[in-house]
Amino acid sequence: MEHLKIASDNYVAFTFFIGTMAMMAASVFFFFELGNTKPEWRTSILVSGLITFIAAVHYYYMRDYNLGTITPENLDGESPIFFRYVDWILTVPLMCVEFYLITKKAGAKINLLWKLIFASVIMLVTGYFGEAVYKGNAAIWGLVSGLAYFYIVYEVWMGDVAKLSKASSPSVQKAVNSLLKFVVIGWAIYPIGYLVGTADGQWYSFMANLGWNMDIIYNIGDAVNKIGFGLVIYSLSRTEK
Ligand SMILES: *C/C=C(C)/C=C/C=C(C)/C=C/C1=C(C)CCCC1(C)C
Repeated sequence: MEHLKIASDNYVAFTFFIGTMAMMAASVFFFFELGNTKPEWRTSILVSGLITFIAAVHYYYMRDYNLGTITPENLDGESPIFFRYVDWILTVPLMCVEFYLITKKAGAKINLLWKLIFASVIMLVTGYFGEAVYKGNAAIWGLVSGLAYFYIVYEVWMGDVAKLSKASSPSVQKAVNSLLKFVVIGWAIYPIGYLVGTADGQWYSFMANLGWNMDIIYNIGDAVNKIGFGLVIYSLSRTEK
């Protein structure tokens, strides 16, 4: 247990550590701001805080798990794949809830929420299959996951969310537009991590030779997307009357 210390050149462990800190700080911020928030936006801010809080607890654990698996042969430690996906399966549907909540005034129906949650569960379960269960077929599972991802992009860009956004106030439109950027650009970080992490023996095996690390990519993605999403909602709650 002596080695549970982060070496200064261990970027994997470092991003787990800084991720834990960032998610904790963001949660404190969102929860404490609840009292300063107009009642109609409180649920949205609460959900922002829940997303970062759930991530903080998972990061605390994943940081520990990763450090505990470092050996002289494997200085990066192991990937906490299972808890990574447990985190995502809780937090990504909550991000879908944010879309529903902010378009509700314009008439969003519960059916929209279920469509988004269903697509996100398909995206994550198939991703988990490719990453952890049927690794030999990672390319196929990744493709199925990608299709579910594109469906979410479609709904936000051109589908129901986009239509509801057009019928919303300018500040909600602006927020949906920012969230769309997170979904298109920020969420696209994850498939890159997946390709790096599952490259062995696949047609994209060159991804394993780039010297990139899947966990660092996922950790960056999580910090950008979970905290970024929350801040978009936060700024919406400050501009909208
Ligand atoms: C807070 C966590 C978030 C926003 C996680 C998002 C995860 C994804 C958008 C993952 C997508 C994947 C694909 C599109 C294909 C390969 C497998 C995944 C699950 C990494």
